[in-house]
Amino acid sequence: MGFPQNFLWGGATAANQYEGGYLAGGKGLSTLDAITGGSKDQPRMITFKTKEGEVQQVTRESSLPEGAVGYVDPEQYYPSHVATDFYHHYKEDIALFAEMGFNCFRFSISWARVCPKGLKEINEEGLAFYDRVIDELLKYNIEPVVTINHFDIPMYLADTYDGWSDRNVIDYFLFFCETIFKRYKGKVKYWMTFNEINFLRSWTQIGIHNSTPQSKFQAAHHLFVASAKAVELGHSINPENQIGMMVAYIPSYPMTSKPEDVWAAIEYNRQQEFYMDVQVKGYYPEHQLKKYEREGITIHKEAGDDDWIAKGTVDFIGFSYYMSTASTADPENAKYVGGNQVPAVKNPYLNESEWGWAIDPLGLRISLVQMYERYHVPLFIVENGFGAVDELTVAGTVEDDYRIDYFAKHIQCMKEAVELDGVDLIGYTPWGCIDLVSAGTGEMKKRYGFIYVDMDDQGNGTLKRYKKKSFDWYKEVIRSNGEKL
Ligand code: P53
Repeated sequence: MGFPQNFLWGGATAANQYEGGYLAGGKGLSTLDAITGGSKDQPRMITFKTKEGEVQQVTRESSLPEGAVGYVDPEQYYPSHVATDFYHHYKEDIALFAEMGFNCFRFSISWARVCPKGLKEINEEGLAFYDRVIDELLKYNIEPVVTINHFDIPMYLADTYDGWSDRNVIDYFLFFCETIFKRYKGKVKYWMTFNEINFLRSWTQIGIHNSTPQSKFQAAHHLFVASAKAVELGHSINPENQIGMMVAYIPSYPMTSKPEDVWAAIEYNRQQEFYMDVQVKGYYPEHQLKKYEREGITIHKEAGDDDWIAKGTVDFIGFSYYMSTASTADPENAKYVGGNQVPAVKNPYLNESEWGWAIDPLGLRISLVQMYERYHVPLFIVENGFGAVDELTVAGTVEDDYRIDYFAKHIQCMKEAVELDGVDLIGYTPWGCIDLVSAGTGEMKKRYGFIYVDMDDQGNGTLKRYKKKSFDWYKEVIRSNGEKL
């Protein structure tokens, strides 16, 4: 009963939201280094220089003019540049993770730190940083779980190649993969290729200037081929490697039993299932091909691409789960929540976080069951958590009972999926186990951690770490292997 003995308990982070050191040790610029902070109501902006040399901004989902290049404007504040400075605090932070009892830790390797331009040139100092991190983790018997690419691309590849719209980027990515697979052979076993591959934010995430369904889905095809080849390569370098995909899973329920609402939910859910179908089953689902046909989207494939996709299927599904949503055939009568990040239809049966994310613990069991029964591969919850405003007390802690409540209910549902539904779940890494920059809004104010970091939305703070109330609570959850919630 309960969770398996070797269950992986830990926490999750990403380079661009946590490391800082954006130019330290020879790191190149990443697209996300040119994106400003924002808020619930105000979107993060990309800063760039036009061909004519003019500095301009657009929202993250927009297109950039042809020939525009990413630009770090000294007048603007960019939260990734310091973030919460794992770069200089890794020893202290990993010691805290070990104190909580983590037996795994998820982080991403910054492509631009290892290959500053994204080309086939290695920055040894960048690798040396990850050597130190990985060795520090192994010192405490913490299993590293690596996201190879989390939401960004070296800026040079975006500027010069138009990112993933260019097939050559596949090869550059594989060079990066080969470098880290070889370097960390025998040290890192769990990998994921692309974080939340189903989001595809144009310039920041995949480096493309022109944001259209045609350009995005062509880039997605290149990501699929790259991921499949990376899986093959990773297995050939070390057959023990477990290489997963990573998807943002936001299940949608029909708003009513009206068949049209059920249909709307099916269509919504396809937006995430499509990516899993390709990466887990190894082929494009028919409905997606029909959609391309209807919408006049033509995917340029090379001979062998379909075989690669069929061969390079993943070993497990890593996914983020924060919320569910609802689907309706009458959108004009629906209420929307979720602000500028992932607008969602309000489900009248659920409450939301301050950022409009619907709190739905049972939705996690529903997700686990839906995915397991559809794909029958091991599942790994690599993100889950509650973004909230935390107040540091004079005693130097945070009384975050709301977070404990969120986690207790979600872990209970995940336990039921394992115990009662027989889902093969291998691990759980709550998001932002230590406070870091929000991906959606660029804020520090939206905190997820068990550990508070003194840093604000303008970049002021001592970066000192404090244990929240949830720190000791999670420690006890891990110690009891999920029995004491
Ligand atoms: P933030 C939106 C919806 C679901 C997952 O998100 C998301 C997002 C963010 O745009 O992203 C994942 O920081 C992502 C992390 C991110 C985390 O969820 O917007 O993999 O990088 O920080 C939480 O609250």
